[in-house]
Amino acid sequence: MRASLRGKSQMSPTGGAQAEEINDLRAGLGALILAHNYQRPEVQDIADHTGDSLELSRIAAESENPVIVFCGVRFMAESAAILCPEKNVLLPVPRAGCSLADAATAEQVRSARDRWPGATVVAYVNTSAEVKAESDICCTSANAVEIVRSVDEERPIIFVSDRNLGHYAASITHRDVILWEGACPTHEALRLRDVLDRKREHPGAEVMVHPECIPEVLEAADTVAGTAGMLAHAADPQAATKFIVGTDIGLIHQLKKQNPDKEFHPASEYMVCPTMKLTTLEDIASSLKRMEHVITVEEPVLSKARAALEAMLVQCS
Ligand code: CIZ
Repeated sequence: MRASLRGKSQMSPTGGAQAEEINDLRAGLGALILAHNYQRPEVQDIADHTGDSLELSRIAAESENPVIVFCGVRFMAESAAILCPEKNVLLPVPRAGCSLADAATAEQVRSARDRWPGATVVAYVNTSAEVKAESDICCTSANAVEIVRSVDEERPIIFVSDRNLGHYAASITHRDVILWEGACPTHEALRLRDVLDRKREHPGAEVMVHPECIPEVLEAADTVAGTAGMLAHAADPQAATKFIVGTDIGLIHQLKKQNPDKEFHPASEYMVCPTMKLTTLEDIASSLKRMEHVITVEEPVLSKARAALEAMLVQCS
């Protein structure tokens, strides 16, 4: 059944009848469709808003819509559910997880606190609600440096759960950061050799890479930024007109759409997060029809995780 539905989506890459069905369902339910920058192009195109997880959660919280369809991975839908528990937050594909979020459990964070008493726990948004609930403050790839800089200088920082992002924030702020043994396989797979090969193929192109990449790759880049930062930078009329992009290739669709006169080349064709690509138009239509899969976060995790997310929002408002 699913295989044949996926076939239909491939025959109709711009949406077609499926898009019409989604539009009718969305209007009937007053639903808002949000798509992360790493989603499939046709999913980005049907969304009301695209963005990084923080932007999308903020939009969800500020919207009047009673139903939010979050096209992304579980931790993102959880963040939206934490920030707006009164809404129905739907994750079209419930098995869309994140290996980085799986790299830390609440129990492990509690053990780390026992090992380094007095440390501040900074949790990357790519963590479960339970891990956020054990943390003092959250951060995203867009604000990790600002958040690390903002916390008490006298205390070491346990940075959960991406060691490359933690290393990057420590190298900029010179703060005492204890790194977690976790990394995003999609970003970690990018090697310096890939970047150098692309530079040779596209002379004069500016290299933008995500801070989840390895330090060697970050050192070779002209710009280090999360997806929101890359989009903002590429749109700057003063910036280059040709870019090599070191993040999930889903972002290339949005970069080209927003900057039709500029060139964007993936640093590696292999930078494809498999779980970010699970969601199809069929899944979105099914999610709206069945009101599935509702993501909820129960107390006391909800209030504690919300406090960590709000601490970040206050710091970066
Ligand atoms: O915060 C996000 O959305 C993630 C995981 C990456 C990014 O840079 O957008």
